Order: sequence, then structure tokens, then C-alpha cells
Amino acid sequence: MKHYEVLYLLKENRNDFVSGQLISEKLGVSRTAIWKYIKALKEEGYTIDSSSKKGYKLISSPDILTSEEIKGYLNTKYIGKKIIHYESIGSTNTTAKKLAEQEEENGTIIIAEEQTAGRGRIGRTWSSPKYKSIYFSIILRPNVNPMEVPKITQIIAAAIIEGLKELKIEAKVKWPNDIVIDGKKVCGILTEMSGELNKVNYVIPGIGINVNLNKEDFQEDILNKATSLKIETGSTMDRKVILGTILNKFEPLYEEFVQKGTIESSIEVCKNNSAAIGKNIRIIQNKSERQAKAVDLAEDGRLIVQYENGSFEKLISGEISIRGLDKYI
Ligand code: BT5
Repeated sequence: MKHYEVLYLLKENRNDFVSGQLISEKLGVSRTAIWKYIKALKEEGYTIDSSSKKGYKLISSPDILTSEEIKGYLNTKYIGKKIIHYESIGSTNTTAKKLAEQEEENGTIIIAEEQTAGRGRIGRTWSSPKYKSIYFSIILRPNVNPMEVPKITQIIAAAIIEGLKELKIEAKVKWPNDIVIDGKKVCGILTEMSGELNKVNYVIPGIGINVNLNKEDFQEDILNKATSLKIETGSTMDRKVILGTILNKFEPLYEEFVQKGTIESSIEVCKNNSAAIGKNIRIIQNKSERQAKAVDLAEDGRLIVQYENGSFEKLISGEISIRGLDKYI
């Protein structure tokens, strides 16, 4: 789309006017066409100063998670090279699956400003109000055994912890798929896959991060166990920076997995930033509940727990949730 080419030129010269003539020469378009592209950009929320003498200058960009906005924050080889952006969608994971069935490539990201049917694990929902947070899914095509796929949740968790750390935010992993701050959930991960007995067709990790939600934005039923980055830091955060930083952290950790077959670095991060290890926890599966102490994270990402009778077990993430004895964690 040509109007984005105009946008790139304006972005390259952020603090200066770019003359109509230069745009016209570089892009091989007429002055009238440029005017139309500028109008289209303004309609998307860009503020652009125009002067008949000096040309055009980008003043500000809208707070949206389009490829054009995120690109500048990415230094990945293939993760996020293609970003498909929706204003509103049922669930990014559901759409990602459909696109993966249609051969969409490895590393493509599906992102939405709002989800009307955001999904959690085992039929649960993910509250996804518009423009407040980040909801995205990554299409991955690892050449691994399907048994290895749960490891991808740990890789994502590590990337989020590392990314937030770079932004000076301390968060912890609540095994297997939550990121928490001060014991409250700020992010959830839903990893889905399609495969055969010993072959993975594709894996879709879906990530929801609560960014600029205020307390009143949370529904009553999750208010006491959920939080947002804004609530925790006291300031509004730039969603593009958060997303770019996390994706940049994710790619090398994921590469370690697909190239070397290990998730050593991710486990290290998850272990050192675990909300569960060392604590007495409740293990919830179906309707049953057991108590144990979380003692360690195995190298394959399973949580090692010890029961009161002294026996150990490595939990498989599947349908298990853990909780603190008297609170969320
Ligand atoms: C999860 O499930 O935590 C996985 C959430 C994944 C969401 C992303 S958004 C992009 C992608 N597309 C999707 O459709 N989904 C993924 P689970 O462990 O089952 O936790 C779900 C539970 O978290 C719910 O039952 C609520 O109690 C709580 N919850 C719902 N919305 C929340 C929110 N925004 N913040 C914190 N907790 C929430």
C-alpha cells in the first residue's frame, strides 16, 4: 500500500519536513497522489503537518499495533516479519489457526486491538477490551515431536519476563502459563497445536498482556486476581515498545529450541523468576485438588513438586492449574 511508503519516508525524517518533490521523485507518484496518501494516513490517526513550501512532517503516530508501527521496534529475522492486524476479531488464536491451515508462514503474527471471544485454556475466556492491552498469536512451524510442544509456553514466558525486565518491570512466572506481578495475573499464554502422532503441523502460542487497564476495566470476577502494567507501574505504557521488546527476546530463545533441541536458557529464566518454586501450592486438575510444595523446574519445563508423604512428581502442564494456599499464588 503506497500510503505506507509515504509514511516510511516521513518516519525516516522524523523531525524534518519532507518536500513533496522528494516524495514524488522517490516513490514515482504525482503531487495529487501524495496529497491523497497523506489524507489516508490522517484518517488512520497520524498527525501530519503540511506546508505548501516545506512539504510534510510527521508529528505523531496513533497508538495502534499495525506492522508499520511495530516494525521500527523489531530486530528479529523472521518473528513478526509479517504482522496481520485486526481492529476487532473473535480470537487471534482461532484466526491464526485458520491462516496456518492456509499455509501462512512461520513467524507470522496475528494481532488484534480487541477480541470479542478471547480464549483461555480449557474453554475459559480472556477479557480483551479495545486498545488497552496486547492480544496476539504467533504461527510457528517447528520440526519437533508433538510431545515437545508444551516447552513453547515456557519459552514465551521467559521472553515476556526478559522483555519486561528490559522495561524495568519485575514479573514472575506462575507455572505453567501465567505471568504475575505481586501475585496477580498480568498475562496469560494459550499454546495450541495441530499435528499427527509424531509430526507437528503448526503451533500457535497466543498471548494476552494487560497493559493500560485501570482497576475499573476489570470484570468483578477477576478483579482480585488480575492486574495490568499500568496499575503496577503507575504509568501508561507504549504497547508497541512492549511487543517489540518481547518478540526480540523470543526469537533467540525459540531458536535455541529448534536448532539445539533444548530450552536451557528459557528454563533458567523461568526458574530464577518463578512465583511457585519454594512455595506450598494447591494443584488443581479437573475438580480434584492436592497440596504439595513446588521444588524445582525440570529441564523440559515440567514443575517438580513434593507431596507431604515425601514423594516427588513432575507435573505435565496440560490441564493443570496451581494456586497459592490462600491466594492466587
Ligand atoms: C490463559 O488461560 O491465561 C490464556 C490466555 C490467553 C489469551 C490470549 S489473548 C491472544 C490469544 N487469543 C486468544 O483467544 N487467547 C490468547 P487460563 O490459564 O485458562 O486463564 C483464564 C482465566 O484467567 C479466566 O478464567 C479468568 O479467571 C482469568 N482472566 C480472564 N481474562 C483475564 C485478563 N484480561 N487478565 C487476567 N486474568 C484474566
